[in-house]
Amino acid sequence: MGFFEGLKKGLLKTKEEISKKVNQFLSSFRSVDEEFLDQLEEILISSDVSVETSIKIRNRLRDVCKLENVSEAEDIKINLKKIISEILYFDGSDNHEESRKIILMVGVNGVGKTTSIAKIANLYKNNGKKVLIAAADTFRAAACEQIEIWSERVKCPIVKKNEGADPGSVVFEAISKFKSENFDVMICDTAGRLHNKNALMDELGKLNRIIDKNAPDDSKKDILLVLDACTGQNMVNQVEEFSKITKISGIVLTKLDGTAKGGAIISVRDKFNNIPVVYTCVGEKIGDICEFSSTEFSESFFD
Ligand SMILES: Nc1nc2c(ncn2[C@@H]2O[C@H](COP(=O)(O)OP(=O)(O)O)[C@@H](O)[C@H]2O)c(=O)[nH]1
Ligand SMILES: [Mg+2]
Repeated sequence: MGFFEGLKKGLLKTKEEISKKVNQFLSSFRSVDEEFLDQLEEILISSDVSVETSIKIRNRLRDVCKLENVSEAEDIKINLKKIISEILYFDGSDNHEESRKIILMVGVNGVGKTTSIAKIANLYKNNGKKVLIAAADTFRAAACEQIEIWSERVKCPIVKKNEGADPGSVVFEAISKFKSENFDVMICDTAGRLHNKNALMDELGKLNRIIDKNAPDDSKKDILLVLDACTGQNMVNQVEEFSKITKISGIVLTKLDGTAKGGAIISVRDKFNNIPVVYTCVGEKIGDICEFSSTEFSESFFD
């Protein structure tokens, strides 16, 4: 699915929330005064953009309208899109097709880690890459079965062990296979690590060390934090908590199709401007994923 097409579908609810309000509001536009800016700020806040970020957007819009003498509703919309897109934009997102990769998927329970692994594996496969899955969520038997079913569907080999097995040993074994059979990409599932559970967090540290120690020199490690868009502003806390434990290279934003709170990602990017959104997911099917684009995301907010 193309990014735009997917997003239009996925952002429908968020869009209805922001876009409808903004468009209604702009239709009665007279001038960029304090009252207008206050109303805009309110709309953003009510769409799950944080107060801090809403104020930033408000102030930037005020400045640019003053500077460029903006007086038409349509031009205000263009500038608003631009401001949001600038917040979402990440400079230096790597050319991820380049090197071999070991991807560790982390995030709290139920956010969509396992499903996203299947989707990402499928994307790489479609690009001709040889993909290996490591079922390092050994916490529940159901988790192993779920990832196994996905691995069959996307036709990717999997390294798995029984329920309760040491996740570190799964990752260790998978890296050996990754090296000896020359895979391009390895994606590791992990158990839902609630940030208040020290034991699970320790485990994540251990998996990191195993990868760092054993991964081949020509490979790159990526740690993707999966966030459920339905949790709105709580995404900010999750990034905060996980950042304390491990470096995060990027965000996978899931379940955009099920929420009107997609606007919260603007605050996440505003607060953590060194962590890009890499993928967005808009459904439960294998193809319901798209690579993130800041301009298209902000466009689809309003159109
Ligand atoms: N609507 C929707 N559901 C999703 C999406 N991603 C995952 N899910 C569903 O969310 C539930 C939890 O997903 P799962 O991958 O098991 O989460 P995990 O616990 O983080 O591994 C499952 O029922 C998935 O089908 C998405 O983008 N949209
Ligand atoms: Mg899972």
